[in-house]
Amino acid sequence: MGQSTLVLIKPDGLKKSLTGNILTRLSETKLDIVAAKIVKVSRELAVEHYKHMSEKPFFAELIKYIMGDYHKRKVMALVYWGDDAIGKVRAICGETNPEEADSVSIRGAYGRITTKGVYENVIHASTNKEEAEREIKLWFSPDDIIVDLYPAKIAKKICEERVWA
Ligand code: IDP
Ligand code: MG
Repeated sequence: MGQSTLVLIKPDGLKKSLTGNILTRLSETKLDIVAAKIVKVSRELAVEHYKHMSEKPFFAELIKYIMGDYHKRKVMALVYWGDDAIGKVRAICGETNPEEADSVSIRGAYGRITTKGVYENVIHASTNKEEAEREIKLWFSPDDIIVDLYPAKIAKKICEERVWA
């Protein structure tokens, strides 16, 4: 059955010009990219994304890392869709700790542990279906995604928005 999964190329991946390499590695999965964008990560988004890590001693550093304090203030966010998408993407990413990750995995090849102890592992990928749904809904709106992954509804916008001048 088809699954969707959130992938983030983290600020170190962008700073190190690894976008092309990472997307090429992920293309080995033959999965479909159904959404993609470049995001300037707000503190609110960072904290919500990593809320399950909030008790960790490295949480403050992790938030700085994903916001781009140490590299570039941007992340590339993508949704991959297809058969066993979550497992296939995680397998190519490798272990969370880049020192323990298989050296041919993305994290094993490109990640490092900083002197402050954060795993700079260049890529995020959802670990299960529930996490994928929560994360995709956090990073994307229904209209950003070219297929209907989850039920959506029409809501009237009451906020102001920037338009081209
Ligand atoms: P995952 O990214 O492989 O799913 P999580 O446990 O969800 O791993 O952790 C989120 C992120 O927090 C990791 O990708 C990594 O950047 C960082 N991290 C996780 N565990 C550690 C640790 O023990 N030390 C330092 N950083 C960590
Ligand atoms: Mg995780």
